[in-house]
Amino acid sequence: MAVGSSETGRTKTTGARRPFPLRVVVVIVVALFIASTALAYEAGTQAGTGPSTTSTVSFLNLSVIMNQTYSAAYGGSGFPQYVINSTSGSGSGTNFTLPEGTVIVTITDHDAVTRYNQCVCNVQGTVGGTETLNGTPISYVSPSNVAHTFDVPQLGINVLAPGQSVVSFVLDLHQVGSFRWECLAPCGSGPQGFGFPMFTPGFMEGTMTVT
Ligand SMILES: [Cu+2]
Repeated sequence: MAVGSSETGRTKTTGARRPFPLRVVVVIVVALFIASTALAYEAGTQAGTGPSTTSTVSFLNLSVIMNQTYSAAYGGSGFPQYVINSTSGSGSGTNFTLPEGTVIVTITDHDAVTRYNQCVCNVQGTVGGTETLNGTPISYVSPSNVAHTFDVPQLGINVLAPGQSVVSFVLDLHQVGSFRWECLAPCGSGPQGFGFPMFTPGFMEGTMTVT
């Protein structure tokens, strides 16, 4: 008797099946859309691409070394010089070429701090307006703690490299062209520090080409 009752009940339920209410379908579709959008955004954020419209991620590793070759002529202990350690783009001297998209830049600064009284010490033009200093995100460096800078005036990029430090930052390059980059901290010779190697291509100045 019990089995018979159960079967009767099941048959009744099946017979009473109705189409899914339209309202429920709409709610499910909207929920799925929101979920997929959120997942896509999260994936983009984790990849460091942010709002970039391209998916290319490149890297550029620079160092500031003390060039002993130039020390004898000036009677000093060497002049600071930017050099390319490695890059997923191409480059020689202080000129490099990178594809449009996201670029992760690292600067290893072996030099000591300089006097930079006119310092524009806010990080500008990087993704998030920050750089990391020895792994810690910052958006400002004290004028008394700057050894060199990495500036691309045309693109509004201003990054500070403190003495004996490793800084890293992310650029979202979406403008094709050739741009002069330079160090603005008075790291050169002369009483004000604006002599060689300041404003010298191959030392404190170069060209960044975006393709
Ligand atoms: Cu410099």
